[in-house]
Amino acid sequence: MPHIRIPPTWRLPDSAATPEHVYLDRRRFIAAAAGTLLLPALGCAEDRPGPLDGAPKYPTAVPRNVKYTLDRPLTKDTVAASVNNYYEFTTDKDRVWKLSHTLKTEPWSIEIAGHCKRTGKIDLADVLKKLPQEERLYRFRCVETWAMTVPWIGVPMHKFLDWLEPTSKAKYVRFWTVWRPKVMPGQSFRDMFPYFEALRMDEARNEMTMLVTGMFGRRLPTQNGAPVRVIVPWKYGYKSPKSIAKIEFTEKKPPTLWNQAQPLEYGFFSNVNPKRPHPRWSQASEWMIPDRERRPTLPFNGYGEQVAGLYKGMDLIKNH
Ligand SMILES: Nc1nc2c(c(=O)[nH]1)N[C@H]1C(S)=C(S)[C@@H](COP(=O)(O)O)O[C@H]1N2
Ligand SMILES: [Mo]
Repeated sequence: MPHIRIPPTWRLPDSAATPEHVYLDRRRFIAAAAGTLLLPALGCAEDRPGPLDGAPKYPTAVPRNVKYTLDRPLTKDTVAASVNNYYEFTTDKDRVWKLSHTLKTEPWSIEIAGHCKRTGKIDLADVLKKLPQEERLYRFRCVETWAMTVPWIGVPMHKFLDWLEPTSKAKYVRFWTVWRPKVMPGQSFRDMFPYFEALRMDEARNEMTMLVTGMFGRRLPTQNGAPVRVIVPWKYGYKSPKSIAKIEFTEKKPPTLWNQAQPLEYGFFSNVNPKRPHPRWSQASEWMIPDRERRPTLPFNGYGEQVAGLYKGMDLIKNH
C-alpha cells in the first residue's frame, strides 16, 4: 500500500478539532431539550434551531490519540452534522438533522446475543464508565463519493469486545440499528429496516474500528447516529451503522442490509477501492463536503497500512 505522507503545513493545531461555530450555552441547551419534547406533539418536528443543538459538549476534553493524523483539513462540525445519510428518517441528506432530534437516546440499552459470554441487555452509560474513550481524526467516505474528515470520540472496538467476551465460535459480528417506527418515518414506508451491517471478527478487532459516541468534542448528534454507532474508516460509510440497539455474534457470515438489497453494488466487505467501479458512482475519485474539490480515492481510504493484511490473498474486485 502506498505510504501517505502528510505535509506538516496541513496538520491542524489541536484547537481546530473543536471549533466553536455554534456556541451552545447551558440555557439554550435546556431550551432545546424542552423543545425536543414539545415540538413533535405540536406537529412542529422540523423546528430545530441548529444541527448541533441537543448534542452537548463533553464536560472534560477527551484525550486525542495522536497516532491518527489527516492529510487534509477537518470538515466543519456544522457541515458534518447537516449532510447525513440516515434513511430511517429521510433520504434527503439536508433534512435528516431537522427530523432526527425526536429520537430519545437516554437511557440506552444494547442487546447482546449469540456466541458471547456476556449476553442480554447492557446499559450504554454503564459500559462507558468502565471503558476509556479517546478522540481520533479519521477520513470518512460514502460510496456516493462524498467524503469528510471527523474527530470521532469513542472506545476502540477491540476493547469493547474484550469486555463482552465473544467465544471462539464467534467469527462475525452484526450490528442492528434501533427499531423506532414512531419517530423514524422511513421504517414504516420502506421494508428494508431495521438496518443491520456486519464485520468479520478480525475486522471488528482491528485497531481502527471504533464504537463511537461523540464527534467534534460533543456527544453524537442524533443525525450522526446517537447515542452510539460503529465507525470503520477503511470501508464505505454504509458499513458504519448508527444508533446501535443490538449486537449479535455468529459463526456463519450473516446477511447484511445493503448486500442483500443489491449484491452487485454492495459487497459484504465494501472496502474503499478506487479500482472497483460501482455501477452508479465511479470510485476513482471523491469530493470533500461541502466544497466539491475532487481528489483521487485512496485504496482502503488511505488505511492500507493498518488493514490490507486482513485481506491477504483475496481478490477484492470479485469478492468485494
Ligand atoms: N441506521 C443507519 N445507519 C447508517 C445509514 C442509514 O441510513 N441508517 N447510512 C449509512 C451511510 S450510507 C453513510 S454514508 C453514513 C453517514 O454517516 P453520517 O451521516 O454521520 O455522515 O451512515 C451510515 N449508517
Ligand atoms: Mo453512504
